Amino acid sequence: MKSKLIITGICASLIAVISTSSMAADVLFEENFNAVQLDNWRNKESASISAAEGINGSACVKFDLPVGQSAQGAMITLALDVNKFRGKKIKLEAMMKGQGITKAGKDYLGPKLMLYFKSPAGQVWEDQTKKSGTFDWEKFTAAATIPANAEVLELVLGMQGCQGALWVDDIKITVVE
Ligand SMILES: [Ca+2]
Repeated sequence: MKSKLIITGICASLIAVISTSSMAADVLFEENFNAVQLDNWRNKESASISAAEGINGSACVKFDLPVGQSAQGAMITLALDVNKFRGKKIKLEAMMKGQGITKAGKDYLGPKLMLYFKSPAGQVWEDQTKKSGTFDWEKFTAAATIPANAEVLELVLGMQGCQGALWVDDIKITVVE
């Protein structure tokens, strides 16, 4: 009888923990680059981890495309667990800093903080408002509604159709509703 009570107590605690964590669980993804390399990212050679140039002297990811070189883009891609995101309206945010970023020829080109997803309805790219030139740390956001039948979801960072230097830190994806 006593053990049954204890088990009941444990179950109640577990339920409390689960419900607390699900209330706080509107954060679906976070990355501050403080303790990771880019091993899980595709095209990781296009970027580097800068040990102390991030927010408050922390590590961040850096893209460096000197103006005048032939390369017109540098992007890295991380596959996200699409199961966690299906059917949800989400917000992607990150801090970004730019130096001498050249103006790209089209509206969708430039620094990239982007979600890419694919479902039977097709492919979608959602990214942040573009900014070129030199700017200090600034929060950028992008929003997307991930279809319930999405097959692929990826996070893309970098620069497309432009040159200069870009730093990215404190990435977060949250559920909007
Ligand atoms: Ca950081």
